Amino acid sequence: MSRQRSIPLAVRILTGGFAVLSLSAIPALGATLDDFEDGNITEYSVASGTVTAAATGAAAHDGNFGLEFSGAAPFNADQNGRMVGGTGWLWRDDAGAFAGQGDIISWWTRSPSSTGRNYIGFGASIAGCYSVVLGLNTASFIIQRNDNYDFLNLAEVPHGWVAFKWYRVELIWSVGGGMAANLYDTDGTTLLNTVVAADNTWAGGGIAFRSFSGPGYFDTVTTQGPISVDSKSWGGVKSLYR
Ligand SMILES: [Ca+2]
Ligand SMILES: [Ca+2]
Repeated sequence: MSRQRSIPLAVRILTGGFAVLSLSAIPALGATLDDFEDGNITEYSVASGTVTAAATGAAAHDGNFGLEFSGAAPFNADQNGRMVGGTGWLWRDDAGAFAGQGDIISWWTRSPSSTGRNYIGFGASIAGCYSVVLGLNTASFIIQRNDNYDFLNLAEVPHGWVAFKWYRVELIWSVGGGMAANLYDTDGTTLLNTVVAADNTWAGGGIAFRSFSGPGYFDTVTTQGPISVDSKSWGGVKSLYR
């Protein structure tokens, strides 16, 4: 390796250093809520049935591990005595997994089979959560409120899914209860669809997951924030924060 090459490299490192510092000047609010890289899901509790899930390499979008829900779970009686297909929920609401109104949350998830659904929960606690739902079985993209980990559609738009494909979901959670869920293609940046809802039952909480007719894969749950001034006027919101 010649010195002629090493000098530009050093300059590039310095430039990169400045770039990092520049980003840090924006309040360091980006955080990883879970990337499953510790190889376990011991932080999670189970609600509304039983769960067959683990941190696996197959479910990794980034790094070595992601969250995998088995596609083979049986029907189970939930806490209301109703038989629910597939699995219950996994949820956690410790400080490390907290996000609230004013945050933008991003997840990677690989769709299950055409008869299944993936639920991506936020605002989670023992009381329930909100969720963005990949509804392959109904060809729709949904925001739900899941009181006691039950199921209530707040908003639903049609969407033609591709089974077993990675998507990125971005949730823009505005102060006052506005929720805009953007669906991105496998490249993470091509916007495919948006569903918008409003509900102020919970202003923040942890994260949660559910899937049936999978396997359902989830990885790389991160937050950015606070929401920029532009994105607060989020009527007809598209991609506001990349
Ligand atoms: Ca990971
Ligand atoms: Ca873990």
